[in-house]
Amino acid sequence: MKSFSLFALVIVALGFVVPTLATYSLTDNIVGSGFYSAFEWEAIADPTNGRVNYVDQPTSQSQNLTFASSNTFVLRTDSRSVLNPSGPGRNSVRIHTKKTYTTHVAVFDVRHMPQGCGTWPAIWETKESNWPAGGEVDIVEGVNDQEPNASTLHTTAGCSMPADKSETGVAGQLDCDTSVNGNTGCGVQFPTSNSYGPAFNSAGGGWYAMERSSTYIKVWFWSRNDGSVPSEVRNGASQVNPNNWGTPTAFFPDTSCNFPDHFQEHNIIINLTLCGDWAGSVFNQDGCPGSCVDFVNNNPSAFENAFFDFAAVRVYQ
Ligand SMILES: *[C@@H]1O[C@H](CO)[C@@H](O)[C@H](O)[C@H]1NC(C)=O
Ligand SMILES: *[C@@H]1O[C@H](CO)[C@@H](O)[C@H](O)[C@H]1NC(C)=O
Ligand SMILES: CC(=O)N[C@H]1CO[C@H](CO)[C@@H](O)[C@@H]1O
Repeated sequence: MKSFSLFALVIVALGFVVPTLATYSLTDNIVGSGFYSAFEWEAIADPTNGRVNYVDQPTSQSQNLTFASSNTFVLRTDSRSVLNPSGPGRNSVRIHTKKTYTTHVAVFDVRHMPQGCGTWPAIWETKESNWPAGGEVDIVEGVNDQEPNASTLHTTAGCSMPADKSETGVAGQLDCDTSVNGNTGCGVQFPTSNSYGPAFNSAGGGWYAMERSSTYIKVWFWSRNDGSVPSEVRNGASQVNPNNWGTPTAFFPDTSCNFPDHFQEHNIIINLTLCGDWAGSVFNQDGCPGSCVDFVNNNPSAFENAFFDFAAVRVYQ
């Protein structure tokens, strides 16, 4: 009797587990004003030394730095004020999800991303209270409208990527350790120029998706008119199966990286800084004029296109 019920249990468990392994169900469908309840505003000093002043939620709403309609959430930096050089930086917004996630799929349906000299936008995940021990996954990040438009992992020592992996992007440094090469991380550049900045925007944006399983992280990008976008991604289906999404743009397997040692529960973070440690340091190299800080202080209208427009952020678990 006992062995029979154990046998039955195993059969039932297999029946449930095997077909659902790669299927994730929608747990957070964040659209329009839903961003105000799903995310917390981080009115903090920019840890990357940008020329920004991160404002709280009421301020972002009263200054229209965030704006929600039934199907839109806009997040931007101020494009009206000339700044006092000795005062705070340009008002901007940084938000993170109230919830944290381990194994999950996140789909970002983005119509427009911040563009312009000095901009450094990012969509990423980390555990802010335990960085870098909890790991960091950058889904999309770039500066000054230039490459690298890349997905990157940042970890403590002892996590690296194999040279040969199945992805459509171009791998850079393989060691994910933040202490190597000034926190370059192990990154993969997107192979298409419409994955970032002005080219992304003129194509109407697109979708970034990230799958974090217990043994790998994968990132995909599809431009708005890319025929290969899976219909479940395009339509915001209630279930998704990334096994059917084709070769990822970036693939980060656990071959030489023990995931439980390097990745803890993460918030999703969306931030828009200006200048700072990265965008500021390559400002002229990227073809932008003069000093980044002076440019930000004196040219509010240069930031009119420095905004994200999200159709949705969807999380599946
Ligand atoms: C606020 O921003 C939205 C989105 O960009 C825009 O449509 C709207 O006109 C702005 N409202 C004001 C009062 O500027
Ligand atoms: C994105 O990176 C690729 C290299 O992988 C490069 O060819 C492309 O120009 C970059 N896009 C932008 C907007 O810089
Ligand atoms: C200012 C700020 O918060 N910058 C962060 C934005 O996102 C990147 C990740 O891609 C972080 O490294 C920065 O610290």
